Amino acid sequence: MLIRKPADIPSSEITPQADYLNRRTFMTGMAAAGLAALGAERIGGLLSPGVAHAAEKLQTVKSPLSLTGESPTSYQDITHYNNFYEFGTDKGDPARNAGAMHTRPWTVQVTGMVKQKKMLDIDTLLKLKPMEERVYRFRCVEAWSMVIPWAGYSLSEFIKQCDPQPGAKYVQFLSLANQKQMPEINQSGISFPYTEGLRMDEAMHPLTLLTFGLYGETLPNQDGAPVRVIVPWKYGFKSAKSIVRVHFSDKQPPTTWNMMAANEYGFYSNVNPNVDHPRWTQKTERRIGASLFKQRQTTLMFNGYGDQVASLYKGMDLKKYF
Ligand SMILES: Nc1nc2c(c(=O)[nH]1)N[C@H]1C(S)=C(S)[C@@H](COP(=O)(O)O)O[C@H]1N2
Ligand SMILES: [Mo]
Repeated sequence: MLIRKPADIPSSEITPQADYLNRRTFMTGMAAAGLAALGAERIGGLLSPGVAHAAEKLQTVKSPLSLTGESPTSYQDITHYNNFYEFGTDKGDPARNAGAMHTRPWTVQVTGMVKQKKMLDIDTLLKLKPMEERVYRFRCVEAWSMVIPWAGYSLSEFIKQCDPQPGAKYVQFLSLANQKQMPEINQSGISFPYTEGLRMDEAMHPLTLLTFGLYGETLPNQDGAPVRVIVPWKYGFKSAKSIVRVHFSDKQPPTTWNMMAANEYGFYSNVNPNVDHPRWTQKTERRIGASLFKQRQTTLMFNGYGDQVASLYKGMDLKKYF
């Protein structure tokens, strides 16, 4: 068994998003600490004590929107190679630390441009629509990828329930930011709560999945329990985890990685092999867990979902709106 020293690890295996943070935290540690302190005020210490929630089986129907012909990544890899910076920046940190997150009770607040503000309970959301199994390609901006059998239903079903005002053009998602349950929140250098957003037509697209599970069970905490969004034609960071609030607006919302480094992470972040990240190529990806011959794969435009989604971006310069 060969044990590799850090110097032997190819740069393609060092997580570029964390890389950015390490440099930045080093340079602006004091500023980041200040930011985190500010954020802490907004973090709910007021929440009643909750519990982590044991995995439950989900009844799913197979979706025609599933990929065919690519084998799903193993459950072990999907649940032990994660990005969830609230629990640390190493890929193994979320599996180690996310057990501390309380996913019951859990409510999702609906705010902004809606007819009426709402609080939706997770157990209501689980039953809102029949749960589908959707096998999707998943592509992180760091150039690794997986194939994941998610369980959920189209986000559009949830949005209909929210009854947004006609003027609402964007949807913003906000993740849980609880200092007690997420001890790394002050260390990881980005500002919390983690937030992401979509244009309304992207959010309403049938492929956009409100996600409650994987491999036929409720999501493990490290994958964003109890509810997250999955947007399969965009880089993984668009898919916010452990969502506590959905906000409708007529303005493009601020998003975590874009605020962090606007030249590296755009608002759209559609998977695009023709637009490289400033620090690495996006032409290929490393398929996690694949056999040696299949590990290096060509990245597909819109992650292979172009037939379904290209029309959303007709006439847009995708180099400018990356
Ligand atoms: N709240 C929150 N959501 C998040 C992240 C995060 O750090 N915090 N990381 C994003 C990134 S960069 C990726 S690649 C995916 C990873 O999802 P997975 O661990 O289930 O594969 O979650 C996204 N959603
Ligand atoms: Mo990512």
